[in-house]
Amino acid sequence: MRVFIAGIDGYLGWPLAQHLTARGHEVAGMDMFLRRQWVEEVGGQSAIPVYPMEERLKAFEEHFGKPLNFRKGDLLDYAFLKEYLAEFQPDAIVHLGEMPSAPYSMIDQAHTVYTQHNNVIGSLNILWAMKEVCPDAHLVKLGTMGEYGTPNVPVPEGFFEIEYRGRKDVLPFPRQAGSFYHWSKVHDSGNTMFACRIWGLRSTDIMQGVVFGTQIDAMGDDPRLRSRLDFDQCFGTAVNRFCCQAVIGHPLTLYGLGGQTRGFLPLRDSMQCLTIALENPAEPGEYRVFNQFEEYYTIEELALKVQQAGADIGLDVEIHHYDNPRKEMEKHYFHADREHLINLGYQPTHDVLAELRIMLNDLLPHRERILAKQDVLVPDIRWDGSRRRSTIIDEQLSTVS
Ligand code: USQ
Repeated sequence: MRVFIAGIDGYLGWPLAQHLTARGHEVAGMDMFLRRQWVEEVGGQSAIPVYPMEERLKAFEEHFGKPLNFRKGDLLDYAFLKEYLAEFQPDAIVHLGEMPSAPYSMIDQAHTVYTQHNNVIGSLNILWAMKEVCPDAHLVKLGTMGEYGTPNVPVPEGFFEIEYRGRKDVLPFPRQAGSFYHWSKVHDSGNTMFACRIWGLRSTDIMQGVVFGTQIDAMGDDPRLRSRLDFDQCFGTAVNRFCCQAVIGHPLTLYGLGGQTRGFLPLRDSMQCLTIALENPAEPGEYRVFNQFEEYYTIEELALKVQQAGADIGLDVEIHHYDNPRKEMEKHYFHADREHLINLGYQPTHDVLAELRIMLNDLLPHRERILAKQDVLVPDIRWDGSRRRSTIIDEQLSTVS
């Protein structure tokens, strides 16, 4: 299968190119290297060194025995995108080329507008380019579980049957996103669903949970093939941040009560699930939604797992509650389906502790890189648009309880 990856230099895109190539697929991709710039802008750096693209491409060719078809370019450059897709004629497009951070989208007016402009217009350009030059391709679009928010009822996969004033219909499940970034994904979902309906395009919209991990098998031992691993308040996801904190002896930064429940999945499961979606495409005109996560936990449960994994390898890991810079529910009901992928053969990695131990061991040699940027560990970007560094609130919480 010919697979085009938008955002091929990113945390998911780079391993996916390797995973698909190892399975015999023909991969091409584009990237504007914006993730590298955003992380630098917020004062972070990847804990795992990220090599320049020329070196990544060299390693790719040495390891897989063929070059990777790559071009530097922006999804907002419609002419570039359309020409590349017209030439490559993909069977499938994986769209990972978006600004992925909730806190970054909440910094100020300029970052909110930038996020939604970049994400919504880039996605619209993909839809138009597909219609014009590769209408039979299958779009695997990365959405997020965060589109649903935290409703007090179970979350289905995209659609649900509803009876209202005596009439029944199957409708999109309500979206109640928690940041302007998450809302950009909601807008993408609406646009993609509409394009499938009016133009007969086909798409799988992936509602992915929070991804963590440093490795997939296809990478082997070559450091140039490794993916990035961010730990700053914007681009580091909770578990990745916790593991980086654990290896330098910084307390794990649990925001608020820690009862926030999210779907999580290891990087290798994300690769497995995206591949399943690609190899079992939607029908022409079909817009389908897959919820993609291994299991759901509270953030506190996760912090305890990182603490346990740390203890297993001799690290003494402290956990502290910090005042929450976000506006979100800190204790709530959560239940979500994920049957579509299971029915297509997804085998979840149940041993999360083993995965966390691998991560911690991978990160230990890079302690100095984390220590050098440890200022970015405690958050200061607030959902009300102000900047104030969070402080430890363990004592206040124990007085309340
Ligand atoms: N959290 C902490 N401490 C931290 C970091 C985060 O307690 O140091 C909490 C947050 O308050 C939140 C939860 O952990 O309740 C998850 O935060 P996160 O930063 O790991 O995840 P989120 O902002 O939701 O975004 C990440 C990715 C995003 C993806 C999303 C999937 O950055 O691209 O869409 O996970 S999901 O969360 O399911 O929407």
